[in-house]
Amino acid sequence: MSYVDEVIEKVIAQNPSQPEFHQAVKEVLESLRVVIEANEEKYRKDALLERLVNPERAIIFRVPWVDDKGQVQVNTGYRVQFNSAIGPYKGGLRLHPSVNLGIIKFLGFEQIFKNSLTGLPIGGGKGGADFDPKGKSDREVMAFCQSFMTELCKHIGADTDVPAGDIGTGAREIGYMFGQYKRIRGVYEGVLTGKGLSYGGSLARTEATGYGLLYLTKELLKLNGIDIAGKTVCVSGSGNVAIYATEKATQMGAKVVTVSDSNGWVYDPDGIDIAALKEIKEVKRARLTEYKNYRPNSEYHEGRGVWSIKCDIALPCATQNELHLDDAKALVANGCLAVCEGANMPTTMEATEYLQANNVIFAPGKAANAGGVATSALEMSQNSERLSWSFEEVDQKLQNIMVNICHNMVDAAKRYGCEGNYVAGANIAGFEKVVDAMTAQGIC
Ligand code: NDP
Ligand code: 2IT
Repeated sequence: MSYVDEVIEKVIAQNPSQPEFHQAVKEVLESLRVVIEANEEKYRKDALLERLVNPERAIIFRVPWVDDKGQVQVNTGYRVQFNSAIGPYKGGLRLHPSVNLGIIKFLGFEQIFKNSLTGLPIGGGKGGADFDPKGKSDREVMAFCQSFMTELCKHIGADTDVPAGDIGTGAREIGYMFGQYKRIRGVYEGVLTGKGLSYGGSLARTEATGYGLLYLTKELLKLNGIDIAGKTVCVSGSGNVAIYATEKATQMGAKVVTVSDSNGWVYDPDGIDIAALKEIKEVKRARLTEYKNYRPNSEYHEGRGVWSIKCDIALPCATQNELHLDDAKALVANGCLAVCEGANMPTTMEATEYLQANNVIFAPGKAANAGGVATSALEMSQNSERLSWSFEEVDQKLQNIMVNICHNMVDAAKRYGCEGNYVAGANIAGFEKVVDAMTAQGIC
């Protein structure tokens, strides 16, 4: 049996009930097959792949907190420190009821390659809890965040592990966690990114993932002879990534006609009203049912349905496995040119294969959404030198990083004879640097 198949089998056997982790490992290892087969003997002897798919450390902890009725609630917290070959662990904290060890491991595994692709010195990690911030008061969110950080602070630090936001963790949660870290550890350091501007945050970090997605999308389309201006775009999600993807796509002259949340979706044929979207989601923390109050011509539908709308470009920006084979078929039937992933692993494997087989340009999340973590690394640099850069300076660096990622991904695919397969290109380009660093550092 080939080394790749052997390791995939082991991962499935040794990590039962973690389907998302299996999926992420399969996608990466399958697409690295050409590279691994060329070095099979050496990699096997060094157990390179076994080391790559086993986190360096996984911490699981109890998070007790008191709700507004005086009832004690208990959640489970996680931090998976996956790989520190090229830098301190770096990756977000997801707060969502669906969080479990398998989800955090899939996200941490993806993060290794994504962080490598940025060209910046950051290793891979991810964390979170099965806590649902939705419907909670500010005091309840603060109680949870303080309890979560009371344990997490023992395992993180500006030079060891630097968490950030992800689903359910935004500026409010990062603020509460930063305050608790400082209080317990007694140090004022850049231990978290995505901080507020008054206490060490970076300008453009809020916008970075969505903007970065569009910088990469624009460049990739350009390489394929397509101009993004004038194109119709479907976005899913209406959180941090979706909002700023919508904003930048609109600034680039495209028209975004959909957004969604976990209850339903909006179709606005005149183009999404970004000010309204921000007010509903960032200020009121409300549902998309409200959008119609701002835009009477728009439609609100319960359930899923974004990918049934005719578009040139699809940007899934909500969560994993939200774009299925049927959706891919609908997109192809409607003449979609490109799918670029703002979320982590939003497209199922079958859907990805169908899109690629039908010549849809497909940019995987670990390349396309790397602008968020890249700007987090820029926040770390600013914290280290105790300076703040202007919005323009950070944004310019972000643009350069995304254009470089795009070219590295395109070139790596070409080098290994799979031109146009950007999944393979991104995985290969990310893998090369990590393997080089792991090999240089000996067996660890
Ligand atoms: P937010 O919490 O700000 O927004 C998430 C959005 O996705 C919301 O609209 C939410 O709807 C929707 N959503 C979440 N879970 C589900 C679900 N199970 N089914 C349907 N809709 C869902 O998160 P972000 O925008 O930060 O993250 C979105 C994606 O981007 C995630 O995959 C994340 O890992 C990835 N990402 C985020 C980065 C960042 O910097 N924030 C960086 C790189 C990737 P509702 O409000 O109803 O739950
Ligand atoms: O998935 C991701 O890359 C993030 N949630 C951002 C991580 C970070 O450290 O900024």
